Amino acid sequence: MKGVNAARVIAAPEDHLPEALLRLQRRNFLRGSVAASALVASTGAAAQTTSAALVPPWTRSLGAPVVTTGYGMPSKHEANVQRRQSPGLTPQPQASISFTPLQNLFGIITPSGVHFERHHSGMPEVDPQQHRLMIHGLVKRPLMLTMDDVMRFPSVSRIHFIECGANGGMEWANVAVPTVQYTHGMIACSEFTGVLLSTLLDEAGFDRAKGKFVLAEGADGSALTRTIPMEFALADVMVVYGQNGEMLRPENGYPLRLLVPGVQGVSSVKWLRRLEVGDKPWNTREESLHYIDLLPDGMHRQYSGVQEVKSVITMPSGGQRLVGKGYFEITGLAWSGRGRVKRVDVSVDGGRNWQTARLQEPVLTKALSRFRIDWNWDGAPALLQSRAVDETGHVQPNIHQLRAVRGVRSIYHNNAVQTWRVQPDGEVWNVQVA
Ligand SMILES: Nc1nc2c(c(=O)[nH]1)N[C@H]1C(S)=C(S)[C@@H](COP(=O)(O)O)O[C@H]1N2
Ligand SMILES: [Mo]
Repeated sequence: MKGVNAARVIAAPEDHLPEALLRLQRRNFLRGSVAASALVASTGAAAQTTSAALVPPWTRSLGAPVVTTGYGMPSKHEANVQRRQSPGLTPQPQASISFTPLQNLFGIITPSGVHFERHHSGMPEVDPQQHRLMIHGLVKRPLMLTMDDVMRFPSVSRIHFIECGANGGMEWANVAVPTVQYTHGMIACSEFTGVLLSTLLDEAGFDRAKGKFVLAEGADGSALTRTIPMEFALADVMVVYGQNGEMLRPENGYPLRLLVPGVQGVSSVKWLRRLEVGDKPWNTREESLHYIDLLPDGMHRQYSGVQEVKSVITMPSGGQRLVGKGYFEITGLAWSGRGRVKRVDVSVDGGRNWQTARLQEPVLTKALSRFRIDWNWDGAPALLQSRAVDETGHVQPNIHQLRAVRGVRSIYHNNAVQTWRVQPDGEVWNVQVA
């Protein structure tokens, strides 16, 4: 089925450009690719038989020496795999977001270099020698820990996603940003290493009767603070220093961050400097002005932290182009803040018919899961959708079901089914179906 003649997907124009420019860029891209495939056609079968005998230059010469110093980088041919900011979304670069290029990634782990970033007041340069973690409040033994102290505690490594509560926020108003990087790129999944928060709270001798909440504070200029309910704190929250086998990247909280698995990203406080045990929520700025959902009746929903079951097709996805009819593997990501993904169904006709996709093992709790399904494109317009179900039975809603309950004035917590329209010319567009 998947031979040399298998249809290809041409990458998305990588910048989030105004519509007119975007179309122009697509046209140019199209012309380039048509020329390339014409070349393949004219050289044809004869070229293919001789190509086996053709020895490329890199086989006929000595390669570069081993890299004995420095840090390895991706091939220069992969230079388009970049985090990107969405122009116009956040005018201040210090209070901004860079998005993960989901369309370029395989499997479930996000390379640290393209993990999305969300800073409220820029990225601080923290000196690990001077950094301290204070644990106080309703505790018997307040602690002031150095990084060395933190790293002496028993550690765990776990794979989890971090998703900003605002991921997909533009789709509430049907802004239709062009690529999956901008629709869903405020998510990443890493192997994190650190100490369970419960271990540190035990060490501090927290008040088990009165201690109902933990406040976490960051050492950046925003001094970002969030309230974590004690059930979460004792369940699986981690104080993290490792990410994908090495120390955290500066932009992801070096040298220490909180990780609240399954909960919106803002609770995973970076550059973590303070944990306070208390008996009620603090109602800080980041939990009263932001990260709240304005409902149709004018009420605000607050402390709605868990990221509900969600999925998206990453290939084919918005801005890419299918080169010709034939076989395609539809693949994407699914996740739930409540646990494991149980099933992902895929539709190619806008939700009329569904087929169950294959889930790549291991399917981990509160982590990204990769799904795949075979598709033979007949060249007709198609509407690609994925819909995930998690182990608690939650089903990913469509945008209309979500709007019926939540209205259109939300920014956060959009877990609706995403639709990609495949045009007869193979171009893929971000659309919402009636
Ligand atoms: N101290 C601090 N922690 C922070 C933030 C911040 O600006 N300052 N941003 C939060 C938000 S809104 C999100 S979505 C996640 C993003 O984590 P990342 O930048 O590692 O992707 O960090 C959270 N932790
Ligand atoms: Mo966020």
